[in-house]
Amino acid sequence: MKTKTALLLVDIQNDFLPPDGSLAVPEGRDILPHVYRLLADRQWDLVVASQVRGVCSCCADHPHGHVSFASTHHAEPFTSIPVPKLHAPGETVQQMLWPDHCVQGTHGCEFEAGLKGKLGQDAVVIQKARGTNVAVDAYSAFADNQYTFFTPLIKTLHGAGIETVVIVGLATDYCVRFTAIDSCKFGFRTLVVKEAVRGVDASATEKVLGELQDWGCELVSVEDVV
Ligand code: VGL
Repeated sequence: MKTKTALLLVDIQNDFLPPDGSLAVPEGRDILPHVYRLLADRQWDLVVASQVRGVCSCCADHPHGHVSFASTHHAEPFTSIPVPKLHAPGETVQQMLWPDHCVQGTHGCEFEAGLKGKLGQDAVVIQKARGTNVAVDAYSAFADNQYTFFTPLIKTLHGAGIETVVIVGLATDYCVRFTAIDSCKFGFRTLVVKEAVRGVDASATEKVLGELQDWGCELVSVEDVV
């Protein structure tokens, strides 16, 4: 019997896409034809799209900026600083600082237009943990970076009887990486589609993909899974 398989689309949102995204992943748009093909050419048991939805550092509706926004700390994006560890007074964790991105209610937060049109009615959207707590970043679609909060993704996958998760999206070295590792840890057979991921730091891609294999992920091509 074929195992039940989910396609997991990680953060394919306007802010991660060139040319206008505030945190555009180089060559991020190159994944789109592959993603569209995966959606069109196979009947998936489940399609899940994760979405970063951050709170705003400059908007009156939200009193505090997100801990991952450089603007919150009046610091330079793409630098890293220690920030308080949750539930551990006096302890810190390193946080990479990003340009403001995927602020809720903005165009940058929305799924890429072509993808939006191709997501069927049954697709499940998983809001990343980021939207619920300004004090912690959330790369994995399963949980925040300090594992204090889990999204409904694990319940959604188990509820649908999924055993295999096929991962595509952005970015290889952050949200794809954390999501794929968590998927392995939770015991899913985890396939990462090479043509359908791109990294913030393209020079790190080979190393990250090797690390994912060490965790038990399989690297596959679109052809292998359609
Ligand atoms: C991501 C950096 C910051 C990602 C999200 O989706 O990979 N990267 N926030």
